Amino acid sequence: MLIQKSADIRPSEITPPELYARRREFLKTAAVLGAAALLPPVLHGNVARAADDDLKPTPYKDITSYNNFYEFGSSKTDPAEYAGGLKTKPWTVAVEGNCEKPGQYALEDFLAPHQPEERIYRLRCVEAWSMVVPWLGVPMSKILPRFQPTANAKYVEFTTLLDPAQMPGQRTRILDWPYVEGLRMDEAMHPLTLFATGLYGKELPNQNGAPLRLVVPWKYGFKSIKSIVKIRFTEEQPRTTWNLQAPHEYGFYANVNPDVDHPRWSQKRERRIGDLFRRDTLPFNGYAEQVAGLYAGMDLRKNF
Ligand SMILES: Nc1nc2c(c(=O)[nH]1)N[C@H]1C(S)=C(S)[C@@H](COP(=O)(O)O)O[C@H]1N2
Ligand SMILES: [Mo]
Repeated sequence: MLIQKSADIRPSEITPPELYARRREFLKTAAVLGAAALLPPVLHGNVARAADDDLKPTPYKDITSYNNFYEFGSSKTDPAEYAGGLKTKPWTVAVEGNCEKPGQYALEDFLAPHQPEERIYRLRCVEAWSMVVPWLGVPMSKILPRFQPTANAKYVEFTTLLDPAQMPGQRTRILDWPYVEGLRMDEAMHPLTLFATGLYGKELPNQNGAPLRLVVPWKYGFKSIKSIVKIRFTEEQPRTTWNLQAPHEYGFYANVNPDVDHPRWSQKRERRIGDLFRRDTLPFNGYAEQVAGLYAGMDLRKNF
């Protein structure tokens, strides 16, 4: 798959593929030697710095076996176990609402002519764990304009596939199906926001939301809706699954905010999958510099 770089993002958010490959090579070698922890940093310079960095990708195995995808069950291992059979080809995305070019788009056409880029982002679940994921995706800002949203398009609503025959979780009432999410138009058009189609340089595994999912790295993971079959431009704020489920616990904005506790637990810290110790949660999940301006003048305790 072709990977291209984007200029509209801080260089530190992107690990060059060469370095990334070298680092994996290094880690493999180190693992063979059993000596990773013993090598003084000076011996491996840049590679060690990248490996120690806050954006060190979480191992592929963890990203693809510790999932939330309630359509396949509510335990972390259910999606990897039960999502394999989901038929993701062919895939059609319906475009509806306040736009000049609504219609049914084959996935390839929906994404065309853009090639996915690699973006290494933190993903922070509302359950206070986090990962670093090397996504492949296309910025939503490159895709949405083609549908010519009208002046009334203030929000975008996203809907997951509804198919209880393929998604055993949908045969239960654990959530109100289909899963729906939404963004304000300016959030959707922000250069960090992606339609993701892959991770670790490969196609998206089903448990991670194949063939098309949202990635919005400064918000809690539940905003990043999986296996999208419909987008709709709306004038009103869309309803969202977790807000409907528990309105006091999950708001529409869901910006990662260490100062606003979940009613049942603190959001001050998080456990990075694979780490021994918890670390501080950063405002906007570490993307404040890029996105805080979207919320200027808003009370983020009220708009949680
Ligand atoms: N359709 C759908 N999308 C979903 C979910 C879900 O249950 N169904 N879970 C959300 C939650 S809570 C999280 S933390 C992320 C997890 O993404 P990952 O499994 O790729 O890490 O997906 C989000 N997208
Ligand atoms: Mo989550």
